[in-house]
Amino acid sequence: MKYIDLRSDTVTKPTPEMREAMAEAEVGDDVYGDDPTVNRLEELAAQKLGKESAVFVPSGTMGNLIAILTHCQRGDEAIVGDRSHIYLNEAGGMSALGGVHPNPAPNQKDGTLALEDIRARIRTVDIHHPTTRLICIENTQNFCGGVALTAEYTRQVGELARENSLRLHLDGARIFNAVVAQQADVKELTAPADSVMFCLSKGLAAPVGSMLVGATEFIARARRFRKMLGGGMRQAGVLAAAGILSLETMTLRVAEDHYRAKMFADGLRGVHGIVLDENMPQTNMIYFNLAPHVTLSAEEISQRMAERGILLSWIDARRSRLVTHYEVDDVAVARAVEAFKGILG
Ligand code: TLP
Repeated sequence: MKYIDLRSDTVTKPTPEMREAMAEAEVGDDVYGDDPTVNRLEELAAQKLGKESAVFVPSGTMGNLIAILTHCQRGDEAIVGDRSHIYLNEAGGMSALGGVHPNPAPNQKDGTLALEDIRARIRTVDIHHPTTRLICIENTQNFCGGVALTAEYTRQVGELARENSLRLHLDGARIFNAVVAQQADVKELTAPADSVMFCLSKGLAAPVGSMLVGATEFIARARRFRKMLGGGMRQAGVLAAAGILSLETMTLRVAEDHYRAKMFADGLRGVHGIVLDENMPQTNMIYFNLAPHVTLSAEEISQRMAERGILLSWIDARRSRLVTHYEVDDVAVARAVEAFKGILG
């Protein structure tokens, strides 16, 4: 059976053009800095995001961890969202591997951390306290519904960070979804951050890889942590070749995923039992809850959908997520809506 896979945009396979570019990629040993294709990708990423330098890393999780390790010392503290990917879904890497203490602030519905909540978490100088070093924000904010943070909000957090001699890291796994949703300039969304991680392997369809971008000196130190974590990848040009196409040809295409997510949500509004989040979707994610009368759990709904050839993620007993991407077309959306109707009536 050919599945319609709505679990995530991470499931996207490389496009035929990517496979061709991968087959033909000129490669070298990237740990020696010798891979011309990786070097080209890193230059392109830095230039596109308006930063001095970039490093290619195997995953978003490793990119975020490297950023935190590069900004912080053991015993330092990072202010993070209580619904951020870094805090919830990265296996506690910052504390397990970095000795960095997370201080969670509530994510608001719109994905932001309120400035006063950030301010309230900045430690005073006191031998009892960890040292606040870093603020992390996420754009788009996944677990708040794939919502986009504005350039103005990011600027305000950047200002707050600078006023308090803190660093700002942006988990921009899906930064181009935020760009497209707001018709914003990517450089405006990233300028206030000292470091930005973004993923090639989600809506941009590359098979593997993320980029960490920042100042030259920061990225030079980040390379050492990439090596320490085992992320030095040798002939990685095979992967970088796909990443170059992601940046050159796929960033604006995510608009289609947003359009389709809206169409999908409209269809789901007609399914009794599905309660969509307010003002959703903003980008390529649809989160919904099951109405109280539904006796099936979200996991059971996923199982029944899978029997009909449709895969989705369940978040907890009553909550699910659907993600659109370039392998999901109008027919797939219509089929998925029909399948939900078949199960929930
Ligand atoms: N997110 C995955 C799951 O882990 C939830 C997904 O399917 O959405 N930052 C953000 C905001 C992310 O959503 C993700 C992946 C990452 C970082 C980590 O990227 P990878 O999976 O490449 O380590």
